[in-house]
Amino acid sequence: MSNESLANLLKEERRFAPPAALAEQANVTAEAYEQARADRLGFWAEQARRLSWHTEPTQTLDWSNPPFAKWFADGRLNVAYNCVDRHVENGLGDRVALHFEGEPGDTRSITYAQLQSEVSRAANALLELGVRPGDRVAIYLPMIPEAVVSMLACARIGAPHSVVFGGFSADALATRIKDADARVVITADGGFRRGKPSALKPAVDEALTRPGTEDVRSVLVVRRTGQEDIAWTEGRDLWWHDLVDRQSDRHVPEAFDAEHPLFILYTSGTTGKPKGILHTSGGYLTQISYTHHAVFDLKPESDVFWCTADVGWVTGHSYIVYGPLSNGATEVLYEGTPDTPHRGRWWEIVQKYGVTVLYTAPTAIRAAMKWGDDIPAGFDLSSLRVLGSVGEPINPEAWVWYREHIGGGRTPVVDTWWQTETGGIMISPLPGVTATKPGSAQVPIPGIAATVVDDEAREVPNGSGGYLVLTEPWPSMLRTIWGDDQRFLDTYWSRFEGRYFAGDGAKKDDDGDIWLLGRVDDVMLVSGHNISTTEVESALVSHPRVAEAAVVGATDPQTTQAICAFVILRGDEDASADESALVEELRAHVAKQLGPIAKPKRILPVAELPKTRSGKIMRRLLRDVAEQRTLGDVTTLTDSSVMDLIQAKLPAAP
Ligand code: 6R9
Repeated sequence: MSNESLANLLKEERRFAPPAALAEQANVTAEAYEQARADRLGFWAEQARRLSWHTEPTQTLDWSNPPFAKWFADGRLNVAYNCVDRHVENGLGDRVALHFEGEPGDTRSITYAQLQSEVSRAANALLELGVRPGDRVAIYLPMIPEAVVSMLACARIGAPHSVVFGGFSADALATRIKDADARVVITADGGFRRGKPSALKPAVDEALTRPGTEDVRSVLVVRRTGQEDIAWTEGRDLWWHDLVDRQSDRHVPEAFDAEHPLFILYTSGTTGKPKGILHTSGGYLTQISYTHHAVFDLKPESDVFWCTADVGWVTGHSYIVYGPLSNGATEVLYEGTPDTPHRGRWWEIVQKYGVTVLYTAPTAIRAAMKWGDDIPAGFDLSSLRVLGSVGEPINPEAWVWYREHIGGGRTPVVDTWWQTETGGIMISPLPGVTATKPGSAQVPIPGIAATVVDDEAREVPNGSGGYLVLTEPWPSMLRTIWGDDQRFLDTYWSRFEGRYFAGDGAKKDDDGDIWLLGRVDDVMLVSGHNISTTEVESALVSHPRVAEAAVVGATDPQTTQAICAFVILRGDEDASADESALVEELRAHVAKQLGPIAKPKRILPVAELPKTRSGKIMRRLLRDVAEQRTLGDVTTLTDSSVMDLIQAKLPAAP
């Protein structure tokens, strides 16, 4: 980015006060900010008491060797005990932990007492396979209860898990198995996606032929789809129902150090080798439990929580597994896609289980907008009381649509900014405290320190843009990149002395609230102005005919970069009839919203956009298309045929 700050283009004046009834009963009030400001470490030490420790910590933060942090270092605990057993001991064994909804319509409700038995059996099975504290276990499963059980079983015996998205290729799986040196892989014959069984086991078989994966001695296979022709390697492959079901449902959890590794999770990494982000136990669980309690105002006795993420994404780790379960919540776990067998499937699930708190991603909200308002209108969504968003900046129009059409115009929407690296939510409104602004994550949560700086690391004044940095260590921070301390230092801690560089552009508005503007790598430089992709995308989405937009800067001889936009139209509208008129209208619309400098040079209506499995638009690939280059790495794409469609639409460069 050049010295000039990001142009502050978007004006958004809408405000929504917290509902009075929610504010009155809120788990967290404005006082928490005061308390954390007065004594940040004392605040986190108090939050750590949300957990049951085998040995209570007397230390909070050890920052003697920055940026390698230790939190609660002399404390000892068992993470799985905190997520399961203690609730049973507290008389909540009959409370439902998971309402599982399979894509074909099969369901299972699992109480905390049942979860305790399942996790104990799985832990005993892993022990029988020789897994010992510190050994890594790779988990490659669909969104079924065994995914949650496997993660907790690993945590219970101190074996860090490495969950790999069920949609990733054999190559991606092999790289991750090798990097973490996993000894056991837990998988399934397959899962259900878009109405069909989709096999998983063949990808494991293929991955295990790759060099560097020889240390995998066992593959534990859940039978989910029941497909017949499944390849089997005797002596290595074991059915879950053979091994796990015969184990004792008793297992005494052992206490581990607060800094014992809990999991490694690989970030998609736009270029280069994926980064194995390492999280540990006590600090991670403290912040995840607290944020789930504070940001979603979660009342475990009455709420039904639903985070629609995949467990293979950090959002699934923190807000399907560790946050809700450490808080004794009842939650929904759904295997499939939102449009199978029909486009109202999610809303039907909300109605069926009386979901009160829904946490999803902007990509899903924009898809629902595109499908039409009448679909959610056909279901009773009145149980909902808090809505959350994560994964990308949420365009103000999508935010307002979400509140209106899903939240019935009553629910607060919390836009939560965080990363795999941060482990848990960092910047977000609190539903009972903050007057929300559509499109802004607004304020660091209590106990978190973030700001926006310019190239020289100076804090920018209100009304200006720059880089988002975190200025103090936090309990659920990554501890390093697995096996690569130097890369940890280079990636996050070398750009600004003593501060964590998140890689995101951001601006502060006149009130000092933070707006996320997309990855710094995606910021465009147009005739000497830095323009954020997010703002141009939001301007496009505010046009009634646009459902979704992705904007990139393509090299241009006159202006350094030219703004090139890819748009998906609302409804099933066919643009071909008046495409050139519509494109002109959209260009004029952006110029009016943001100013002439932000007017896209080219706009291309497309049917789909390239996305990662967590719903993030892969602008890098669109840049390749716009600059007519060969496509870069597409292995983390949900559906690579999307790129063929887009390339076929692209007219020759003007
Ligand atoms: C949780 C998660 C992290 C990146 C992050 C940023 C983007 C996430 C956001 C957001 C704007 C939000 N991001 N939440 N941008 N507003 N509320 O998504 O983790 O997959 O590691 O991605 O996602 O760019 O840096 P991860």
